[in-house]
Amino acid sequence: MILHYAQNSRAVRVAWLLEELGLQYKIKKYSLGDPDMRSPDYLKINPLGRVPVLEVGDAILFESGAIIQYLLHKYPEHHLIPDTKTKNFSSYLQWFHFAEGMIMPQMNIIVVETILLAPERRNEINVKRATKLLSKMLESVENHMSGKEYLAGQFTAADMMTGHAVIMSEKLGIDFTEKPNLREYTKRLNKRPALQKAWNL
Ligand SMILES: N[C@@H](CCC(=O)N[C@@H](CS)C(=O)NCC(=O)O)C(=O)O
Repeated sequence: MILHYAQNSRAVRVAWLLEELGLQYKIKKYSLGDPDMRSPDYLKINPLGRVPVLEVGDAILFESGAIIQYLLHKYPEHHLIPDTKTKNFSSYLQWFHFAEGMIMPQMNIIVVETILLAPERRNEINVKRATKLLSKMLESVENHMSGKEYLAGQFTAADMMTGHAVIMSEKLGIDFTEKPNLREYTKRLNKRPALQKAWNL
């Protein structure tokens, strides 16, 4: 199994899961913006030239949530999905998908407009709008996390998706002053040895 990975990217989610499950894997490292991710060989495994990519035998996946679901089904010895008969299962699905559905689109705009684009092409209005929306998305996680340790009862793969997106927002400098539940939540997640390893491969 080969994980194509870059630090501070969504590939950390996959590395985190692989570490939590104690699975053996090989890693190919890139930095974001690396020309290797635009090479013809790389575009064969991910036509978008992005990370993560996971190669397992003849299966190639290049969407972080799909990779996580794939691994959870392929290696089912874990407690990372709540029992489908419990209320936690609906929370699990809600927060598993909230990361890519609602949080990351705003974060993408902020990263493009403040880091990737040349200064003369940046648009402050886009940044303001995305920052406001991102804060709103995070507020719903903040409210949900009141009195909770994790998003769906016990620690689950939803924490690897939305938890990771929350940590990335904090790293990006989004104001967490009024988000005490999220401040505690990110500290709690960052204490996990598997995540510490995944950030620093
Ligand atoms: N929805 C995809 C997004 C993948 C994505 O945009 N990855 C970013 C890093 S977090 C990337 O590789 N960016 C490099 C680039 O766009 O050149 C996923 O969750 O896997």
